[in-house]
Amino acid sequence: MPALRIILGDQLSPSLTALDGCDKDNDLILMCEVQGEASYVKHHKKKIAFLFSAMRHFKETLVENGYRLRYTKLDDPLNARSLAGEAARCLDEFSFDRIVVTHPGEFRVLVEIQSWEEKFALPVEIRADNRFLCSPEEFEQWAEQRKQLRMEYFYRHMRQRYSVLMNPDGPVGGKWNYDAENRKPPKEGLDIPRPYQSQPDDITNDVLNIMADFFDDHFGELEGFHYAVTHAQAKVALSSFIDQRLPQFGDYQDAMIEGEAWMFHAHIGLYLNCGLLLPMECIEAAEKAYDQGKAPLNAVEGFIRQILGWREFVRGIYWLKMPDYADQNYFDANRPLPDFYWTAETQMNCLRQCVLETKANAYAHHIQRLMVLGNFALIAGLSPKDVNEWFLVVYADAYEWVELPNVSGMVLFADGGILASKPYAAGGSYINKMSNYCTSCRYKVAKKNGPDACPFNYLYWDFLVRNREKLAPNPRIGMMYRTYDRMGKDKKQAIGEDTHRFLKSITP
Ligand code: DLZ
Ligand code: SF4
Repeated sequence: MPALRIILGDQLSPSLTALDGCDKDNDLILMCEVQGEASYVKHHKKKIAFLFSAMRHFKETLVENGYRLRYTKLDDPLNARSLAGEAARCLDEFSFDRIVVTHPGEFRVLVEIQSWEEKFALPVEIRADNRFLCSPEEFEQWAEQRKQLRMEYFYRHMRQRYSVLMNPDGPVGGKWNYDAENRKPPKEGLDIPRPYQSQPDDITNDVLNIMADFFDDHFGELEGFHYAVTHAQAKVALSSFIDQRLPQFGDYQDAMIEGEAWMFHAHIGLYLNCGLLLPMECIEAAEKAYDQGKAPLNAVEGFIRQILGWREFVRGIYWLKMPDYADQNYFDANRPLPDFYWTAETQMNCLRQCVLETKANAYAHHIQRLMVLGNFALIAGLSPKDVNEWFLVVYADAYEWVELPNVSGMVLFADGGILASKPYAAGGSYINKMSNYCTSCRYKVAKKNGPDACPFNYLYWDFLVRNREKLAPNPRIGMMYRTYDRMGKDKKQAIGEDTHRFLKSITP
């Protein structure tokens, strides 16, 4: 009897395990655009359009390769609006002896699919997702031997395991990590190449045309849709990054310039995370650029670390710690997300620029997410649930497996240090050093207190004071308390008052 093989929206890879051993004449593949997935959190319009277009293009590839496939479009009147509903419709119409699916990327979806065996009275085979370079089981083994889970050691293990940037006697260049060389502030007159843009074809235009009917109340802009939507286009996007931007990616990795949303970053996370690109092809392309002398080691190592190290590490943490990880709130932060995360209506120019770019592109780069949008959420004590949902909604690359550990672990320290060794809290001077946002801001970054002072400055100290018990024992933070303790009484009082006034003004 045939199998029903389900391919989820972020499983768009020809090598997907759910396709292994497929009987092309008899098995049926199901792909479906469903409201349940597009709106359980109200994803950014561009994210949905990207994913639906990529799904439709992948469907064409599979059909060309002889697979029997059922694809339910969102506006199909018979659309059952959920993954389970669509599976049920197929099971009603055809006979199958089992369901086959590749392990989903979200715990929520895994629990749902695990319930189908009983619900549909059919075996459900959940196969490993071998598009990742470290399985959850291997990660667990690696983690078991350690008191602390730190990306750096996991990354070294992965470099050795896959022989990436390795010489027989150790890491290429003699060091594992060149991050210290990757912190150049922006400078005037940088020549930043325009990123690759694909032109929407008929399939993409069909998707764009249904968006208003279904997702008008979702965040984000649809105009200027230029993302790659096929494997071939994603490969061009990757090679244009390798050729044009990788050489300077390392140096300016942390730099932010007003009006430059893309900088020297790769912007391939959305392709990697839905399967249009595979991690090893990105790693190999970067390593080759280094071998051919086209890009320096600090850039190549930094890029590879993101994919071979960080991306695999956060996924490992996710599957190791879920479901409890989603409820962590180490600082008991409970302030609701201010409206300006959606509207960009704030006088803090750094936040305004980062939200505007996020709204336009469903993208912001790492340091905008971490040190502006994330740092503010951390020091203002925003609720981890709200912040996690925001990040999941607004970024085209975000699925819970990658978003949650990054936000709860790295950005908010809501896991109390499972993932990071200290919270990435900073005042305005860090943003001023790494960007030109402050020059056109209504607030003065050099002012520490008063109505014109940069809010990051007093919020930073207030965050430390509020969480003293939890943070003072941390050797990497402890010294900041000595600085605080040396401040005069008036200064300490001003920090508290400014914080109180400001937080009141942003609370919805
Ligand atoms: C994110 C997303 C969206 C917007 N839409 C769909 C969809 O219509 N159909 C689908 O199969 N998957 C979609 N996804 C991805 C899933 O919600 C979910 O995040 C991943 O499959 C988990 O790995
Ligand atoms: Fe952001 Fe403060 Fe700089 Fe304004 S002064 S842009 S609020 S860091």
